Amino acid sequence: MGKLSQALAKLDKDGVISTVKEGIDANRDPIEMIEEARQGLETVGEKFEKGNFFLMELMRAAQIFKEAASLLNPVIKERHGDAEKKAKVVIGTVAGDVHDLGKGLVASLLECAGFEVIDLGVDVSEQTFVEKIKEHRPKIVGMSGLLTTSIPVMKNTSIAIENSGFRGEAKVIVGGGIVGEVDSSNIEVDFATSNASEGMRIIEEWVKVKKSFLLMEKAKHYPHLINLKLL
Ligand code: B12
Repeated sequence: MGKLSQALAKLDKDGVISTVKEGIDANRDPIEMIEEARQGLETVGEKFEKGNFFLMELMRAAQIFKEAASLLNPVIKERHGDAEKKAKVVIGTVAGDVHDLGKGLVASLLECAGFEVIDLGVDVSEQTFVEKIKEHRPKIVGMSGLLTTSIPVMKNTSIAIENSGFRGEAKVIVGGGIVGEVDSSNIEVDFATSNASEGMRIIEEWVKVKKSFLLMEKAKHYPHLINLKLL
């Protein structure tokens, strides 16, 4: 375990903040530091599961992680920012679940990569997902959740999106803790992961494929524009 994850696992806020600041000064990759802090949170979760930590400690750990992320987010924007606007993403933590650190991280990474992110917050009902998808017509829908009970909620939300008729326009990706271990086809989504970087790679691929498909469609109708190099 690295210094950062160890400090977080001990709920040593000063240790976490100073290690993050040292890392920033030493030009360490901010995403790698967030990942290390996440590993520290995993240890906190294990301690909670064994009864060595209580809810208070879980909340304290989340608070320390948030402070570390608030120092790292601007650095991520600065180093990984990309001005080109790509597509809309509607993202939220599903109904009954309030875990939002991972969702927040994915939302910032998406913004840095040029996506327009509509963050619905936590404990988001099926109906709200459907309403917001109708309103914003995103290319990507992201659902986050860390509880075992969130898995069937994700499936139901995905079915509600399908029934609303908007599933054809948007790919659905889910993530968060154990959710990444689920077979995506069992919960009627396009992809499941517990790794933000992997999720980003898949989303980027989807958007690229969609763009080239649209270009091919345009090319069918306006072949002369290809000769003029306007497509
Ligand atoms: C911090 C924490 C809390 C905080 C959350 C604060 C907050 N603002 O989010 C608080 C104290 C509120 C909390 C409450 C509870 N928690 Co809690 N919590 C955790 C803990 C320690 C860390 C979670 C975390 O934020 N990790 C850091 C982030 C960055 O990681 P992440 O969410 O996995 O996200 C990464 C990826 O998964 C991915 N990702 C996440 N979302 C998405 C979405 C998309 C689209 C994509 C592509 C990727 C992606 O990207 C991120 C970076 O790679 C975990 C332990 C663990 N092992 O995860 C327990 C844990 C999740 N909690 C647990 C439990 C039981 C609870 C409570 C029920 C406790 C209680 N008795 O009240 C409540 C539930 C409240 C509710 N209704 O939601 C259990 C869940 C067990 C289970 N399988 O159901 C865990 C696993 C602890 C344990 N081992 O027992 N918790």
